Parts: sequence; structure tokens; C-alpha cells
Amino acid sequence: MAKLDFYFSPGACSLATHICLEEAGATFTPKPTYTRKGQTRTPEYLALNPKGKVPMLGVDGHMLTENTAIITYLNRSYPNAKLLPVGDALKEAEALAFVAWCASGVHPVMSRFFGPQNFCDLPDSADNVKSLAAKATAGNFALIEKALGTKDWVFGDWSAADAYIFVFYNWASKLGLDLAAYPNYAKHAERMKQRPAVQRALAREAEAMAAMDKAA
Ligand SMILES: N[C@@H](CCC(=O)N[C@@H](CS)C(=O)NCC(=O)O)C(=O)O
Repeated sequence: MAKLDFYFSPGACSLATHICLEEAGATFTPKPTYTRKGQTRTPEYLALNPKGKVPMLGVDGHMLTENTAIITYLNRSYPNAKLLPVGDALKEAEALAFVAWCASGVHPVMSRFFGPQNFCDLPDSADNVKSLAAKATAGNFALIEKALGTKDWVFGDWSAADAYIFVFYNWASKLGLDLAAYPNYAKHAERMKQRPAVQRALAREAEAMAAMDKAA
């Protein structure tokens, strides 16, 4: 098996990959890299990943970025974990399309909440940026709610798609967004918290966060 180094920031979208690593039973070295402390923007980190983002997975020294790509790699490397539907090319591609939409359609909209000034720097524009982000997020969450329907998991069996949408539900809860219109999504988040792999990933992230706060 390849030597894996996992770069993540507690609470960031890297949690999707973190959960998949745990679900796969992979052995990896955690490398907490705090976005809030600018640690993804240091010359050392940028030398590894010029995009300055987490997640990043070192695979025998090769740096792989983007949740979608890392999940694809883990799915191929740990087929027993079934991170994406196995054995049916169309179903696998559909799940990958969902994960790619999380990365390209849902995440960038929610990023506006965390850095409204990066999207519009006109004076007093932050509230407008956030209220447009809330509207667009509501549309995306309605699609997630519909994709879940009454199923336990987006694609019937658990998959990486469930890991990525869990990140957004956590963000929305922390932001205090109104989540009343998404009862299936709320139950999904509770189900996710029951999974041992999710508990291990969350515990490691909480530990890393506590260490960062202590060092601050
Ligand atoms: N499309 C990427 C998104 C990566 C991303 O935006 N990561 C954020 C954390 S949620 C980050 O590292 N931000 C740090 C920064 O921009 O300095 C993926 O899904 O992996």
C-alpha cells in the first residue's frame, strides 16, 4: 500500500476525504493544516499545492488535490469500502457527478458566507453577498433533500456523496441557516454521526482544533 499523508483543516471540506479515508480503513499520517491560521498559504505548503487548499493527499510523495480526485483514487485503491458504487459504470459516474457538483456547485456558494469580501469588496456589501448565498444554498439544499428522498443514503448504499453533503449540513448549522425545510437532510446528518468512521474523523478534527486553539 502507498504511504499516505493527509492534509486537512478541522471543519473544512477536507472532512469529506477524511471520512472516506476512515471508511476505507486506510493507514495515513494526519497533517493538520489550518486555513484560519493561513497555513495553506505558507511558501512550504504552496510548494506542495500551489492552489493553497485542503484537502491534499500525499501518495508516496505525489500530491493529489481536490476531494473528487482523491475520492476517485481511494475508491480504486480500497474497492471493498465501496466509496462509490462498484461494478456499474453508469452508477459510479452518477455518484461521481454528485460529488463533483458538491465541489463545484454547492461549496463555492457556501464559501461566500466565510469570506464575503472575496466576492464583493464594495462598502457594506457583505450582508448582500451573504443573503444571495443563503438563497442559492437553499436551492442547493432543496436538491440534496430531493436526492435523499426517504432513503438513508443518497445512492441507496452509503457512498462518498454522503460524506460531502455532511460537510455542508455542518457548515449550515454553524452558520445558523434555517434548515427546517430539509427534514431528510437533518436525519441524514444524525445517521452520519452514528457511523464509527465518521466519529473517528470528527474526533481527530476536534483534537486538532483543540491543539490549534491551545497553541494560539
Ligand atoms: N474544490 C475543492 C475545494 C477546496 C477548498 O476550497 N478548500 C478550502 C477549505 S473548505 C481551503 O483550503 N481554503 C483555504 C484557502 O483558500 O486559503 C475540493 O472539493 O477539494
